Amino acid sequence: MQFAFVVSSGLGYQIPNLYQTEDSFEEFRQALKCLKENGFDGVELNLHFDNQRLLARITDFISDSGLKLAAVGTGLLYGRENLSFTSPNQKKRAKAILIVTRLLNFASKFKAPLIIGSVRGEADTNNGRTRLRDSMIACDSAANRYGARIALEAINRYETKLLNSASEVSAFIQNHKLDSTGILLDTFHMNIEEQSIEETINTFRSKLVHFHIADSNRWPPSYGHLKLEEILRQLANLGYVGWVSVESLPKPNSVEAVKATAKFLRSHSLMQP
Ligand SMILES: [Mn+2]
Repeated sequence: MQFAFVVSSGLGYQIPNLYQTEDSFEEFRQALKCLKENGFDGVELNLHFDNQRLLARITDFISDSGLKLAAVGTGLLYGRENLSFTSPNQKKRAKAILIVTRLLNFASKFKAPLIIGSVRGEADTNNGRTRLRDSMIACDSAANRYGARIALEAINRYETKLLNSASEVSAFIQNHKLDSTGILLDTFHMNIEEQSIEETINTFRSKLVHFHIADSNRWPPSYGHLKLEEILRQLANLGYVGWVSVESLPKPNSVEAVKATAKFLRSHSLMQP
């Protein structure tokens, strides 16, 4: 099991103007340094563009940091650009699929999964479900071409009406024969949607391609009431050797969130001292 931390303009280590100003690149460098110094193996990014010059620059920053790229998130395509797989606007749907496809190619070079979370959109209508299906079939076949993997996340009902539970995500993958797509489980969402986090992990372990942790209140581990150490031990005991990414709110602030998580992981012997 390897540990990563999300660096984004939203959740995780927060850099509000990330990739938009020169100053933000210096903040990005500091964030990566902070993760490395605190014992993390990798970084998870949230990208909402396919600008090759920017992607090359980001690649250089990561390789200089000594960290690995754990995963590429795509939620900002919706959150910031209002592009989604279920948008009623055909051009916006096509643009979402195009950028995700190019990011799949990018992620595949690092053997990092590409996350499909809130870029799905929110609308649970017949049209919305059809559009989601068609978009996911297109992305899955692109992933197949690139040898990339897609991690389709179960997201709680207050953020989207589409694919809230692990069993819904699993059935969706199976029904549409998405061979390059697996499941992303997130402790914050599971705590809201699942009857039992432990049973959910047991049931879907074989389809799991990525894992997010945050405490019950979406603060970093140890600030809420989830038994995250038990959840992580269960994952390890089941032979999960993929990434565990911290996707918490930047509370009390970004640096403290990183330090508190490292302290928590070390106190349970989940991270090397
Ligand atoms: Mn998540």
